[in-house]
Amino acid sequence: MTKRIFHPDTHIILDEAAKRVSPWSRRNFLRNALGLGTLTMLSGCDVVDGVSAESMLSNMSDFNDRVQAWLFNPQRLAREYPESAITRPFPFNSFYVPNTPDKAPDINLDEWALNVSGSVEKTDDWKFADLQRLPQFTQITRHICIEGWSAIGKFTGIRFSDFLKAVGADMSAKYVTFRCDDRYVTSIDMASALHPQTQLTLGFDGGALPREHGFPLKLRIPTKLGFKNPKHIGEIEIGNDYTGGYWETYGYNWFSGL
Ligand SMILES: Nc1nc2c(c(=O)[nH]1)N[C@H]1C(S)=C(S)[C@@H](COP(=O)(O)O)O[C@H]1N2
Ligand SMILES: [Mo]
Repeated sequence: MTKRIFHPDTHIILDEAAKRVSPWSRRNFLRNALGLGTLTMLSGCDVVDGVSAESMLSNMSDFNDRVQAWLFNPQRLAREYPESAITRPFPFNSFYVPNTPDKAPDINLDEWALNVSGSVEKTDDWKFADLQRLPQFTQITRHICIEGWSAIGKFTGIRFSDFLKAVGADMSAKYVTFRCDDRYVTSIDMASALHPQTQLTLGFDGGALPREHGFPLKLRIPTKLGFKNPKHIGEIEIGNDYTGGYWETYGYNWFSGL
């Protein structure tokens, strides 16, 4: 597996993000970002004080082994929450204009299939029922949007590493690209794709994924910002060529994660 060290861009991501939002929502953004965990909290301080995350780290008296192990471990976990912390209703967001749920693609499962392409042994299409037959797990995690809001939701689906195994993906490939049925695109690094909390999501809050939240299939990756969580996934491609993504083209940091 690709070894990922502490990503030097982490504080830049939040710094950039904070600059993009208005002063009012900037305050909200910072407050929400503080919930992410120690690393994000440090980055948040960086945004406020102009102190680099690195120098914060070296000066912190309680910077103990446990925190270090978490920071430098590519498998470090995003925080999980109890049922009581779930945000209802869960906010909606999209790249299209107007940014309203009724513009979300209306997908008929009978006509729907997931395409898999690139460096994989099996390029067969997946029907929704095929995906339901793979082992599922549920996790309650916080989704953080770069625009300054966050919400906690309960998501059920397939461990993405299990899916990659099932299609015989080349795990040494660099990128996984997601193409969506509303023409949204994003891509992630293989280490993040193999992270144990990265989920190919079929269910939400105990039921099916609602249309506006990505029916029938989304990626839930709690170690990355919201825009790296593609909804309405129609195609997954594995490969070594950098494919970027929609918001990435507009300057959002590609990695955007812990
Ligand atoms: N297909 C698709 N996926 C997408 C988007 C989108 O517009 N289309 N927006 C992204 C952004 S910026 C966010 S914050 C989340 C919003 O997901 P939600 O509507 O379930 O809250 O989806 C992400 N994935
Ligand atoms: Mo977002």
